Amino acid sequence: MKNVSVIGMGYIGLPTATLIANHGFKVFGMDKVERVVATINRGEIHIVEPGLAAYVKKAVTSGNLHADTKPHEADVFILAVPTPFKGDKEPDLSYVEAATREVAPYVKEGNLIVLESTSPVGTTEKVQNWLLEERADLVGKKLYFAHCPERVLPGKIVEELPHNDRIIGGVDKESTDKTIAFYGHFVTGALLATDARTAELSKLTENSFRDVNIAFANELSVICEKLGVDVWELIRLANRHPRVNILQPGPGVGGHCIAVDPWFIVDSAPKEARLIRVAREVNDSKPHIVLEKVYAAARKMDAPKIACLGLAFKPDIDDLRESPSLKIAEILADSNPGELLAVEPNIHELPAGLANKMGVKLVSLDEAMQQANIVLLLVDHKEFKQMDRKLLEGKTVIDTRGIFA
Ligand code: SAJ
Repeated sequence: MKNVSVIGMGYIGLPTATLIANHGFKVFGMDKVERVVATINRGEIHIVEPGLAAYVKKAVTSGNLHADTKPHEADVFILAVPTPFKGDKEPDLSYVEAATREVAPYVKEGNLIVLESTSPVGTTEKVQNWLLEERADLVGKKLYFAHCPERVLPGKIVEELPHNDRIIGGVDKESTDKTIAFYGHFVTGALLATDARTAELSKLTENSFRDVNIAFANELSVICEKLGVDVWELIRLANRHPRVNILQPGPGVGGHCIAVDPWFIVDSAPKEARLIRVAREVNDSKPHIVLEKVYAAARKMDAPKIACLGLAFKPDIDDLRESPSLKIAEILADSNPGELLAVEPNIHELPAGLANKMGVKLVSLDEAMQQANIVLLLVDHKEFKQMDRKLLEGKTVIDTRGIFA
């Protein structure tokens, strides 16, 4: 039986390690954070993801999944560490480099090293170079390196992980073939062979495609505002054309993928990636446009009380990372146009950035509706969609998601 080491026990590493363990492999999950390791070894999870808790419990109870703060010898190493950006939107590969150098002492001839982290073009080759820098004794020996980007949707990870098609690109043909053979044990989706650089750019392209399309919808919402047209009705009608499929505008684009990955393309090809850069700028400008509307509404009130409905980056999850809604709430708390009543049904306490601010309270939807005179809808959570519209009567409503239309 094959042994697998997964480095990074986050939103991708943990579900991936669990999937592999539940297919009969012995999996060692490595994470730097002791609390994360201890939680997993108790058969519990430290992130919120539907269905994941039971899946992890099964893998740990079977003895196939064990977590540690140190790497472990294995036949296959999977790197699933973060690739955020640093400075002026440059990709930060320090986690990938550190993980590669850390596993290097445990690698043997014939091993496969797979990079799953979303990465700029050329990173898989860098992983190969970093590893061989650490292990001069392995130069000229057969090792296999490939990129297999994750493509799962947060909130649907357990469902999508085994079924999504995967792009697999090795640094050479043998690496691609070996990686396809390995993923074939636990993925039922198609395994699509390519080279490492194409695999890297595919993942960035998928998220940039979505970002550009959301930017189109966001730009339309601003144009419609100026021209006095209802953007939601406009999109509904335009989408009745057989070849038009416009996405939905909102208060901006959040999450740690779509708002980040396009910059990796811009960083690699700054002169050429014009549309991709402007799309990012359009989406990043949206929170400020929403804020201007709130200020204008607040100026018309003697005692503005603003109900901020939703803080998460998208509906029905608790994930606040890179959330435009949270950013809007934080700026409102600082600029203080009125009292702020935050409603987020998926969390129990305000995040650090909001918790210590004067005049901000996390309240229930009922309480917010009783007190507020301005309702700012930021996230289309199911609780807000189901809400009795009569509660909005007499209030100024700023609906960034078009659910009250
Ligand atoms: N959004 C809109 N309007 C829309 C659709 C989305 O404003 O019509 C906003 C959302 O509110 C959210 C952001 O975009 O703030 C991103 O949400 P999302 O659901 O589109 O995507 P993510 O970030 O949760 O997951 C994406 C997925 N990529 C694609 O759909 C191309 C997922 O498959 C990737 O695996 C994931 O990024 C990732 O990890 O890269």
